[in-house]
Amino acid sequence: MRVLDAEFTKGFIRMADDGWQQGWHERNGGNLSYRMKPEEVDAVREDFKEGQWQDIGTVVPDLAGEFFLVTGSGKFFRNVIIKPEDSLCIVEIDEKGEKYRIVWGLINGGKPTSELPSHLMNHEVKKRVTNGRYRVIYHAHTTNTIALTFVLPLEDKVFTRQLWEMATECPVVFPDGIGVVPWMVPGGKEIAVATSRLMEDYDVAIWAHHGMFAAGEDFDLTFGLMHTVEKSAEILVKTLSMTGTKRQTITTDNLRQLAKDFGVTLPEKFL
Ligand code: 2HA
Ligand code: ZN
Repeated sequence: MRVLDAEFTKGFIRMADDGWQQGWHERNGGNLSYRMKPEEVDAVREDFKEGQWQDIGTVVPDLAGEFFLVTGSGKFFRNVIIKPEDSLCIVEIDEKGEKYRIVWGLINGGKPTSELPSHLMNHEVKKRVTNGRYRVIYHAHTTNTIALTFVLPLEDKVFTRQLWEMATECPVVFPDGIGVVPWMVPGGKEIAVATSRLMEDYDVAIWAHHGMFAAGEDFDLTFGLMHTVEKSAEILVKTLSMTGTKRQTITTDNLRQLAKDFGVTLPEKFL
């Protein structure tokens, strides 16, 4: 089978285009990666070529031998839907988790996303803590969430509580809460280590003055998570723009009632 005919590729392209249409991917902003299932690799293997091994820039031993569909460095989400073979690639990880090689895509040259270290380190954590269930890591430049990183203290508790309060579905959609990475230089191992530490506990990590990372089981759930957090941030931005103080809100007691009825566990440290 051709890579472009596979369901996972179609789901990936649709998600990239959804993100573009939300306004989260100006120019070459943002990146997306998907850890392929062994049967998906087998189904499209005939479409593979063999690229040169390159350093990842970090070490991900628990991803040895895995294949990822990822966006290309410097590529525009806007173009993914019209020229996926130019915008995306599949990379294979070597048996030590130190190198990758491109086996499909980027037909006009290029490299996988500049945030490959963060994507792979997040995948490594999520593969371990979810027993292999999570397959998608998504980074986007979500306007309202970024705006909040200029006015709220950069603390997990503050962001979690504020974003839980702005829409009743939020504590149910991201019951574990949200982590915050202070401003750091993007693209390297240091920010990858900081982000992947947060992914031990959370499915969402905010990069101050930059954007957001979300992790999930499939394209729908990961996109839906990013969308829910960003919508909640938009409501908070609107509320703060109208008035500095909320007249009423979802209280700690309300959160406890919600958790009970919806069968989710909210960490005590956020209540
Ligand atoms: O340009 O979003 O963080 C891609 C990015 C870097
Ligand atoms: Zn970015």
